[in-house]
Amino acid sequence: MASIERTLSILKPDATAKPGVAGEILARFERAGLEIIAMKKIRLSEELARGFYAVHKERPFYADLVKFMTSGPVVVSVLQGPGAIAAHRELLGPTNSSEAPAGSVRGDFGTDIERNAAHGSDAPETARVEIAYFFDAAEILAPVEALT
Ligand code: 3AN
Repeated sequence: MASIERTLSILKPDATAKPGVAGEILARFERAGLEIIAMKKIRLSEELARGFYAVHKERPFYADLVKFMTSGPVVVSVLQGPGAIAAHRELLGPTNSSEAPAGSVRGDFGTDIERNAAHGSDAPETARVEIAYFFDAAEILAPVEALT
């Protein structure tokens, strides 16, 4: 049995712009056994988006990525479940939506490598950092004792 993990999910502005799509994606997460233990819909400031993607700040696509991520609302949530990090990324599919298969979130709702509908943390340490970037401990429902 996989250990219980938490991961950060972001539904990006391309996904939130399409009616009904945010709910459809969140329903997929829930059907796969990922529990939503915190969630909010916000418009990222340039500062927040730059900070979140700071690891990419030297990359040629950084400015465009920040522009896209601030172009409309995002739905940020914390998902919890067995092996949540890998389970969530499996549902998302590969980073590039143009290469993502039908049935994956990025294949069904994204367009290309930038407009790829959703973000998911890639490892336990990045998940911890990314969750703390958007949520105070008091905003997260499940007890910390539930984690192994
Ligand atoms: P993932 O989100 O699948 O872990 P990363 O960490 O490689 O992918 O990339 C972070 C974000 O940067 C992606 N969500 C994607 O939108 C964007 N990105 C990555 N590579 C490119 C690229 N070559 N051109 C435009 N955007 C990119």
